[in-house]
Amino acid sequence: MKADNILFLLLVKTHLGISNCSEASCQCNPIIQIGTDSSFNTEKKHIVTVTSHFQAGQLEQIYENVSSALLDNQNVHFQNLLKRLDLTSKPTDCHDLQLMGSATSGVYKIFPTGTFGFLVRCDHETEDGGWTVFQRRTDGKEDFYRGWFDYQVGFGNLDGEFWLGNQQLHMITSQGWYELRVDLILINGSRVFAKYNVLDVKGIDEQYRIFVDGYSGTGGDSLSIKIHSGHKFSTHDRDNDINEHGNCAQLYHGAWWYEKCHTSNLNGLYGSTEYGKGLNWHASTGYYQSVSGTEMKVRRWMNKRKE
Ligand SMILES: [Ca+2]
Repeated sequence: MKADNILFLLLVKTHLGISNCSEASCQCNPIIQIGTDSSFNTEKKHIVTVTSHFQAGQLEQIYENVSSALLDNQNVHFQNLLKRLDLTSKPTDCHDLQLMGSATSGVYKIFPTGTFGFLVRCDHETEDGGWTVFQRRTDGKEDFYRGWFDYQVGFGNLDGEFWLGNQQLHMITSQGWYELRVDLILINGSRVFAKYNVLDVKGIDEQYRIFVDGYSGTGGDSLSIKIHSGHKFSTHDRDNDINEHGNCAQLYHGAWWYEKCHTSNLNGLYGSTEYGKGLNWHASTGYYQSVSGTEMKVRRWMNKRKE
C-alpha cells in the first residue's frame, strides 16, 4: 500500500466521510458518481467531479485494513532495517569491519566462519584499506625462527612483529576469494609491493599449502612462480619441502612455503646478509640483502564461497 493511497483514504474518511452517508440512504456497495460541473467551466473545459459514498461500516473496515497493511508493511521494513543494523552480526575479516564503518588501522577481533573469533591487525590505509594483516616485521625484536606449532597458531605482538597463524590464515581465506598484498620496505627506505590472487590456502591436512597467481606490483614476483605457489609450509621442525638434501627452513633460517628452496624468505633472519637467510624478496633484494620491513595481508574481493 503506497503512502499516497493511504493518505487518500484517510482524506476520504475525514472529508467525504461518514457524515455524508447514513445507513438508510447508502447502499451496501460504495457508489462512485462521475459527472461534469459547468459552474466552474470558466475556461470552457469540462471539469470532472467524482463523488463517492461509503457505508460507515465499510469505511471503518477499509481504514482498519489500511492501518494493518501499513503496520505489516512497516514491520517488514523494520525487520529489514534491523538485519542491516544487526548489532550482533560479527565481522569475518577486516574488509567486513571497514564496511561496518571502521576506518582506523589497528587491532580488532574478527569472527571468520567456523571460529570463535580472534584478534587481527587491520590495515585501513593501504590501497583503500580493508586488509587483514597476517605477517609483520618492523625491527627484528621478535624471534621468527620457530617451530611448526608456533606458525600454526601464530605468535608475536599485533602492534609489533607477528605471524597471525597458518590456521587463522586458512580460516580467513576459506571464506571467499581473497587477494594477497606484500608490502616491503627496502634498506634504502623505498617501498615496493607485490600483489596476487589467493587461489587457496589449504588446511592442516595439506600442511597449509598455498596457491597464488596473477602478480602485479612494483617489487617483482618472488612468490607466485612454481618455487612457492603450490607448496606446503615448512618449519625447522617439519620438513615439507621437496629438497631431498635437507630442510630449507633450517638451511635458510626461516619458515615458508619452500620448494628447494626459495625466491622469498620473509620469515628469515632479520637484517641478515648471509646468502638466502635474510628477509629476501629476490626480485628486489637478491639473496644477500634483507628488507627492513614487511607486511603481508589479505583482502576479500568476493563473498562467493569456494566449492
Ligand atoms: Ca627436505
